[in-house]
Amino acid sequence: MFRDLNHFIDALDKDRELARIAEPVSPDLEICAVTDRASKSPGGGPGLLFENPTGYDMPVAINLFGSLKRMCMALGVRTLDDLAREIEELATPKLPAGMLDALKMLPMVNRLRDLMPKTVSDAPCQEVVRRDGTLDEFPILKCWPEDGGRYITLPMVFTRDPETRARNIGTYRMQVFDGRSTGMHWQQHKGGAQHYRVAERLKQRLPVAVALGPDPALAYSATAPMPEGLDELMLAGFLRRQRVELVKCVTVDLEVPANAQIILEGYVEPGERRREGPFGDHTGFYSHPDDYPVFHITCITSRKRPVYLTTVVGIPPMEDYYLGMASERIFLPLIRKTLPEIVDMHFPAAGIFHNIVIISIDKRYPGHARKIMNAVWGLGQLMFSKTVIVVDHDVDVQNEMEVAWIVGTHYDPERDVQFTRGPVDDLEDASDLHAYGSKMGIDATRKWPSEGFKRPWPKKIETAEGTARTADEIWRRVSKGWRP
Ligand SMILES: Cc1cc2nc3c(=O)[nH]c(=O)nc-3n(C[C@H](O)[C@H](O)[C@H](O)COP(=O)(O)O)c2cc1C
Ligand SMILES: [Mn+2]
Repeated sequence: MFRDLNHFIDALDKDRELARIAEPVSPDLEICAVTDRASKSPGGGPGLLFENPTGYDMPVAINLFGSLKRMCMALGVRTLDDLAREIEELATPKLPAGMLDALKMLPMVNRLRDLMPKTVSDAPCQEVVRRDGTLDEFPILKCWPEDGGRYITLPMVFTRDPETRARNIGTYRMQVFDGRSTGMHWQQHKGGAQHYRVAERLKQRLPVAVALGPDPALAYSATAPMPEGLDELMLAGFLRRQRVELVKCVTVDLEVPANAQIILEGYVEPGERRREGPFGDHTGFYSHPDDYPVFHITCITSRKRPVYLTTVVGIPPMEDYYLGMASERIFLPLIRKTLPEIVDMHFPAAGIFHNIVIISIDKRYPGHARKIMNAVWGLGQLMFSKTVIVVDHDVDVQNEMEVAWIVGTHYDPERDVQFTRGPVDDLEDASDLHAYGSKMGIDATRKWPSEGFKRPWPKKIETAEGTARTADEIWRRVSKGWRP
């Protein structure tokens, strides 16, 4: 696993997955515009290291997660499905049948140990400690022309529930207000916002620590939709195959990853809000300005020569699509623990995660597709799913063409569309009310007589088995040398 971000950058360099840009490029709009072009090129483009951001003596690393291959590298696996299998194994403990069986389980026991973070006293992220440090020294991006300012876009925000002390980590953007304060854009449905809710009820200041540029598996874990109350560091430890090393902050009662590049220590005050936004968001549109808590900095610690890790969001696909793809694969085996009839699920890039969710199921009883829709609308961040499409097990949900074809042929709009209302994503622009709106489910499974469908279901066209073998051979010869 990668010791730290520098180690990951070296590995990307060796694998020719990184483009180094030596010429000066400005953090003001230019870096974002170049990154956008990389993201829109085949496969998501290379990771980018801007070695000389104009006006700063600190490199900017961006788009490091922005391809399937690099996302796999970040998590130390060959394919995301390999990872899903490991999680499936961990989540399905089997009682050993004998001594030999028990021994075979030792590697899994080791991986369970990795879930527990440990505290160290000597940390690279505290090589330099500045109680009077300001954000002015960091090449923080202004991404899009109408953005309200500069934003820290890939922070790992650490808080603890003031009552239970449970830790939460989330990636919430932070708009720079001045050298010592930023916005704290945790949306109301998120873990950080819940801790703040408790702090406000108790009329207490909430300590907050922000880690920038930890190792790649750690950075991913802050974006993962962990169920509330479950520590993201457990997931990180599992993914890294090594316990996460934490160090105590200098000025607040929180621990942060020792291997990070930069740490911002501080707090948010109960009752304090400030206008945040607009921001060119991952919806592909500017999100409206709104009032959010203010993060006040009490201390900045860092490495001697830190790299500034960041990202940009905008019209899909961009880097966040691949982070979301990792969550799609990692959380599928866990969702299947309560909904075993789910075969596969997919969030197409154009659906920006929550607008289109496609799920295939092993349909077992009448109305089963509707049960799945309702379950999805009640499950963690999947509650935001604006359109849920349910298909039979034999449809490849990863193949968007196939899904569009099956939906079109399998659904009777009036009969098979289900509407409901509930919480919608904070960034939802089409609902009449902010964060409250409607959702639609499409049952595109084959309809059964027991569901009231009395006509015969049509048979799918397929080549005859014997013909298929001959045709494959002939086509292999014919297609040789043919290039579209
Ligand atoms: C690049 C990026 C930026 C994000 N920005 C925000 C944000 O500003 N506010 C927010 O609430 N969620 C944001 N998210 C989504 C959260 O990180 C995500 O929902 C995460 O699961 C939240 O963790 P939590 O459940 O512990 O709150 C962002 C995700 C990514 C990948
Ligand atoms: Mn959480």
